[in-house]
Parts: sequence; structure tokens; C-alpha cells
Amino acid sequence: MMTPVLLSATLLLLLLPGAPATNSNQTPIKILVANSLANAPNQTYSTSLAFRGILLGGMRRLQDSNQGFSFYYTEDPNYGPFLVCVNGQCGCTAGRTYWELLVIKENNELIRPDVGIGCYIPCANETIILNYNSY
Ligand code: B12
Repeated sequence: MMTPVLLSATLLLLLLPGAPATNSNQTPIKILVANSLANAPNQTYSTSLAFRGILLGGMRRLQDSNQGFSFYYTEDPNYGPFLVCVNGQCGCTAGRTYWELLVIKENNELIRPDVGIGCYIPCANETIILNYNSY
């Protein structure tokens, strides 16, 4: 039996905005694969993240869920994971192509994160755009 003090403290924690969700799969996001260099149709996938999990974790879950999404990255010594290939299409230095990371926030604002897939922490209901592009 909980004491009244303990009970009200527990209730307060549950009601506090920003209190961590107890279920660690509660951050749904979409991943949209686009190609600015070819007239290819976009592909959209759904995945989820652990509480405050990184984008790379959601991409791994998506790859493991057999929805037809695959990716490959290399490890940069300074900045961490660099996304090289998505669904078999690879960026290449000689051709000056790469996978650009863009995000549509829940308020529809489009941003270009200043970190990569290993550091970006998506918010719920964001659409992450992996866009094949040139530089
Ligand atoms: C040129 C450049 C690029 C080029 C690199 C192509 C090439 N072969 O030269 C391209 C256009 C591909 C690129 C892409 C991105 N970049 Co960039 N890039 C730079 C820049 C301006 C210079 C890097 C450089 O040439 N250094 C000199 C060489 C000799 O050193 P290097 O260690 O060999 O450089 C390599 C790494 O920097 C790597 N690299 C470049 N960008 C990124 C980003 C990430 C996340 C990783 C892991 C590696 C990486 O590519 C370079 C060549 O191999 C730096 C800023 C700066 N002034 O340093 C930003 C910088 C490294 N990039 C950054 C970012 C955020 C990105 C993107 C995530 C942007 C986006 N939203 O799409 C993407 C990567 C997406 C992915 N596929 O994972 C950030 C990284 C910050 C961080 N802590 O994560 C930096 C610091 C700029 C910033 N915003 O402050 N980038």
C-alpha cells in the first residue's frame, strides 16, 4: 500500500510535461528517401526511436523490420557515422554526390541539421529526409 505522499509524488511525475515515457519505443518518425539528381519516386517508411534516441538507431530498427530499407555508413574519426549508401544507391567523392540529411519538423519547418545520423536526435512525428544530392 502506497503512502499518500508517495502516491502524490508518483502522480506528479506522470503528469509533468517532458517526463520520460516509460515505454522506450514511443518516438515515431518517418523516413523519406528522395533523389534530387534523378526522377525517382520518393519512398516513405515508418520507424521509431528509444526515448531521446539517435536517428541511426531508428534507421537500424527500420532496416531490421524488412520494409525494404537498407543503408551503409562509414565511421569518420572526428564526426562519427557518415551515411554513404541508401537502398543500394551510394554517394561518391569522384562524382561529388552524397546523401544529404534534411528534416521536416512537426510544424512543417524544413531544416538541414548541422550534425549527422549518429548525433541527430529526432522529435516525435518528424519526417527525416535522406536526399541523394550533389555538392
Ligand atoms: C566539405 C564538407 C562536406 C562534404 C564532404 C565531401 C568531400 N568528400 O569533401 C559533404 C557535402 C559530403 C558534406 C556532407 C555533410 N556534412 Co559536412 N562538411 C564539410 C566541411 C565544409 C569541410 C570538410 C573538409 O573537407 N575538411 C578537410 C578534410 C581534409 O578533412 P577530413 O576529415 O578528411 O574531412 C572529411 C570529413 O569532414 C567528412 N565529413 C564532411 N561532412 C561530414 C559530416 C558528418 C556527419 C561526418 C560523419 C563526416 C563528414 O568528409 C570530409 C571529406 O572526406 C565541414 C566544415 C569544416 N569547415 O570542416 C562540414 C562538416 C564536417 N559537415 C557537417 C555536416 C553536419 C554535414 C551533413 C550531416 C549535412 C547534412 N545535413 O546533410 C552532411 C553529411 C550527411 C551524411 N551523408 O552523413 C558538420 C559536422 C558537424 C558534426 N558534429 O556532425 C560540419 C562540421 C559543418 C557544420 N555544420 O558545422 N560535408
